[in-house]
Amino acid sequence: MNWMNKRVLVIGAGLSGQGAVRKLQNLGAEVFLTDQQSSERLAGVEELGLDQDHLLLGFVPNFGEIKPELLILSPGVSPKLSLVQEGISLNIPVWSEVELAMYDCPALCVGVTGTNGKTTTTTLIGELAKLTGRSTMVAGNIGVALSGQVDKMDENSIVVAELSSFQLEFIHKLRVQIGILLNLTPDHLDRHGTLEEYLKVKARIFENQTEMDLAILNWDDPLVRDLGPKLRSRVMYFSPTSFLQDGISLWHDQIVYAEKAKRTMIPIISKKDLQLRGAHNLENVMSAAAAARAFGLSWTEIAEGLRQFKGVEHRQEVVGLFEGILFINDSKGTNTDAATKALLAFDEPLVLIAGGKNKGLDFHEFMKVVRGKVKSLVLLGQAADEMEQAARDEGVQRIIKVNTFEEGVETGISEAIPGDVVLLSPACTSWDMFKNYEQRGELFKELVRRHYREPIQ
Ligand code: UMA
Repeated sequence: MNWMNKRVLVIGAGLSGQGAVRKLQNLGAEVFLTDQQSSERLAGVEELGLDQDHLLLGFVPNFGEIKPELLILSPGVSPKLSLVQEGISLNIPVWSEVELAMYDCPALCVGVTGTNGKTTTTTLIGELAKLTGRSTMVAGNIGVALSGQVDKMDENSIVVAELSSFQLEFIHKLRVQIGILLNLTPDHLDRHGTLEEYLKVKARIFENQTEMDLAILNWDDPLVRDLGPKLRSRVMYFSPTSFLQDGISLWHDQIVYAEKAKRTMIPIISKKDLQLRGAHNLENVMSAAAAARAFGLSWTEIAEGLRQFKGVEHRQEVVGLFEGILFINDSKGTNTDAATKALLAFDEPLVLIAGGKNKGLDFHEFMKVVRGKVKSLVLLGQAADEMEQAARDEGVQRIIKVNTFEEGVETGISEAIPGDVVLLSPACTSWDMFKNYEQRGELFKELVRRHYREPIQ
């Protein structure tokens, strides 16, 4: 494509839009950027160097005046937006920002999608990719736009891209040599309408794969499993619950790779040697192992990488083992679903520190899980009273309410004995006490380390 002076309209001036503008400017295109918000609310746009004819903020621009030849959509922009509809009706090509980002990227691309676990899997694959010694980039839905980043990559590089359904909606040629679909449960149905449509969009990650490429699919998820025979690419299944004769799966407590034709079964790593806990994390680990094997690591190297991986910061992150007590920071567990997953990940007796600002959720179902798993429940923040009531209704035995976060951590520590796990998984946002969940998680780690007198980095 000849980009020189091509008139391109970028919709949405967040991370993706700004990345797209930078890439288009480098390609020599004439770029227009629009956003429904005005410039005061959009950090970073001023630095793009667009003049007032090209920076169209706070109003719907006139198509006839811009005469765009291509539209680039930020993921958060719905296809129902009038500008997008107008473009489609005029047969103007509409691309997702990720399509533009990967347009001329020579690197090997690993794409990760699914409803849950994308960020952990993408991060883990990024860590494994570094073990190859090749230059590696992790970007996409993980919080760093692909555009503007991948330009530094060459044929020998590996790009690991977390891809959301929003980002896959308007791809055309984007090809991932290794694609993963982790799982599928209803999500974002306000945008996609039905589960079938959501699946269709997610499955587009495999659309441009060739026979040389690899699709990694979850055997345990029927919707995902059924895609296998329909794909052009090679398929590798994984199963976190049962043994597969072909693929990566569980054999007793070992994660193994088996190949029926060769009558082989290779043990990769024992479940207990992983720092990532919980059944859901097995999906992430197995799919990442399959990807890493495909980009050339040996099983031994993969096992070492898996063993080292502590998880994503603030998401069931291991803080450390202090005097026999394991401390876990799950500050990102800002709703009851996420906190439930964290609870179910541990077999040890648990001391749970929870509370903060409620997102409007009811805590009764959550407290049923707490009753079965938690020996002491420490509650804090605005939601403490509401959570206490739900806990009492559901028969949770030991509930301790505290006034400050510091007091909550000290109480958690004093409730635990060697062999226990102290888990911060608030099931609430942090906004009543902190700027964000990161700040809450940092303070938790700092207080635990200070208590045990470990120097704070
Ligand atoms: N906007 C309009 N018109 C619209 C809709 C949005 O002008 O009709 C403007 C907004 O005013 C805003 C801008 O578009 O200024 C925001 O665009 P965006 O929502 O696409 O956000 P980005 O900053 O570009 O971030 C996006 C992803 N956001 C979404 O998909 C909603 C980020 O994923 C991603 O990390 C980032 O690109 C870099 O690739 C976040 C996310 O919440 C983490 N993802 C969803 C999820 O994980 O569930 C899909």
